Order: sequence, then C-alpha cells, then structure tokens
Amino acid sequence: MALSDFPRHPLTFGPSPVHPMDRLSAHLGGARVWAKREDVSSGLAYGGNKTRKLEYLVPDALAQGADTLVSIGGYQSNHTRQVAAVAAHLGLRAVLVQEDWVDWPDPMSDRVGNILLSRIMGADVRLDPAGFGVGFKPSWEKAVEDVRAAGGTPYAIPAGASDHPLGGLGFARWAEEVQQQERELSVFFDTVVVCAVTGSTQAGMIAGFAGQERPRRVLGIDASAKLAETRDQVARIARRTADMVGLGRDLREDEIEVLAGWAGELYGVPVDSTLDAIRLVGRLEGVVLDTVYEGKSMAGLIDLVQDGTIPRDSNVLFAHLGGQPALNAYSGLFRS
Ligand code: 5PA
Repeated sequence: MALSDFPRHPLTFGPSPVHPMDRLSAHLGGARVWAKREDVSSGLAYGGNKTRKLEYLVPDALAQGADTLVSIGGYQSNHTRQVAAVAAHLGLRAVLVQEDWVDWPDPMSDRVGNILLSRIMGADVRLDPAGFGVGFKPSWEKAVEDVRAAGGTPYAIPAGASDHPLGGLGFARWAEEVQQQERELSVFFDTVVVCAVTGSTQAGMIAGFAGQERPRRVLGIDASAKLAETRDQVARIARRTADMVGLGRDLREDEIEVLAGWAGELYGVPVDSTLDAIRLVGRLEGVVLDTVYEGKSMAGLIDLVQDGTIPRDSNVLFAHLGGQPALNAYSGLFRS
C-alpha cells in the first residue's frame, strides 16, 4: 500500500501555507526560521492539526455508516473542538468527553475557548473529573456504549486521533506537501520542530519523511511532561504508519527524536520559557501561539537555534499546529 491508496476527505483549503519568520530569525541570530501553518488552513472552526488527521478518518466513519463521532480530551481540547466542527460539517452528531486534564485555576476553563466553540457547534459536551492521560479511558468507552444503546452508530476517535489505525496518515501527507512546497520555494528544511503529546502528528511526519531521499531531522518537543510515554506513542504510531504507507524498512531509533526540557512540570501549565516564547513571537511576527502546545515547542526551537544545536546555516520549519482558542482560559497571565 502507498499513502495515495487511502481515501481522504478534504477538510482544508489545500496545502497549509509556509512562510519565513524573518524578524524572529534576525532576533535569534542563528538558523532561518520558517512556519507551516495548520492554524490557518481550514474554514472549520479555526482548524489545527486534528483537522488534517481527520481527513483520513472521515471516509472510514462514513463507510461504517456512523452517525455520531465520539471523542475525548481536556476541557480546552483543540482536538474535540475540531471533531465537533467536522461533525457539524458532515451533518453528524458529536459526543465529546471533556476531562479535567489541567491543574489550572481559571474558573472559566470549562466555559470559554474551545469548549465554548464545541457547544456552539452543537456537540454533546460531557464534563468528566478524570485527570490527564492519553490512553483509552472508561468514560470514552461509556460514551461510545451510550450512543449504541440509544440506537445510534458511533465512530470512536481516541485522544488526539492518535491511537487509531489511520491516525498517522494525515501528517505522512504533510511530509509530501512539504517536499512539494520546498520545490516551489527552492529551499530545503533540514530540521522540523513539532509539538508532541498524543504523538501521531510527529509520528506521521517521521513516517512520511523517512521515505524521501534527502534525510532531515524531525524534532518533537514534548508538551505532556511525560517524556517516556510521549516517545512510546510517537515510536509506535510512526512504525505503524511507516508500515501502512509501504516504507519497506524499519524505522531506526535515531529517527524518533522527542526532546524534554520545555514542558515544565505539568501538561497544560505554561512555564516562563512558554510565556517568553509566546510574547516574543507575538511581538516580532504578529503570530499567536498558545500556552499548552505551541508556546512550548517554540520555546524549544528558540533554545535550539540560540545554542547552535540547530546550525546557523539551517532552514528550520516550525509546525504551527493551531490551538489559540485555549488562550481564553489563560487570560490572567497576560494582564500586564
Ligand atoms: C496538540 C494536541 P499530538 O497530540 O498529535 O502529539 O499533537 C500535539 C498538539 N499542538 C500540538 C496543538 C495545538 C494540539 O492541539 N492536542 C490534543 C487535544 O486534545 O487538543 C490531543 C491532545
């Protein structure tokens, strides 16, 4: 099988835009930094990385005759908001289990930002007190059963659409898209920096790039503060995806690079480097990053460029995966 053998239901406007970040690059004084923007590539509720993953799950859901998408995340999950948008777009229902993943005191966490958007789009939002964890949860299994018991046909989508047989394909395709855009721009991105939590974003990229002639590094920045688990997810999903797209060889351990150092102590809780990165990129580029994911991966990129781990002559591609709606639950951090 090759990637083109899998049916895809387009949910984006087309290839996500790529652009240089010249003022940030000049400020850092090292490699040239570029961004590829999953946050502005779909008309469905602000888009983001899950929209691209869901392009490969939707045909399967429709083929199974599903009438309800069932998924799970934290109160401020971007993933569940994208599931709600895709369900609305297709005329399906969405049942979303929203767990208390983040130890964060904002009293509006379960009302503003992503969860607000999901409610506006008509999703059945179910709050659950369980804490952070990207594995299969009883609350999600129960939601799937509830739909069935009510006579519906559920389609179960795990956290981040990651631990699903088709979860890595969206970002394997991203790798193909990057190669095409490189030809158009006459540039080669020797390093890609991407945030990793449930893993299929980075995993798909690794599987996709592994089949290309010219090698490059795909650096995952862990934002879950659980490095071993994140790396396991990425490695497992990358290998499964590589098999599915017919890579024809095993992935090497050194192709799976997930770095710790910017997540802080807890998933969802920003640290100084996160807030510094958000302010810097906001002020220099007019590009907005969030406190849970992209602020952390950008903090990693900034340090790796400044300390020369990413060499001066590199072109480094920052995967901007979306996530800005969650900022509404962190407003207290930006009052001064
Ligand atoms: C998320 C995930 P992966 O989960 O594929 O590793 O992607 C990490 C990531 N950036 C990076 C943004 C903006 C993200 O939303 N979000 C999850 C969610 O529930 O929203 C799956 C955790």
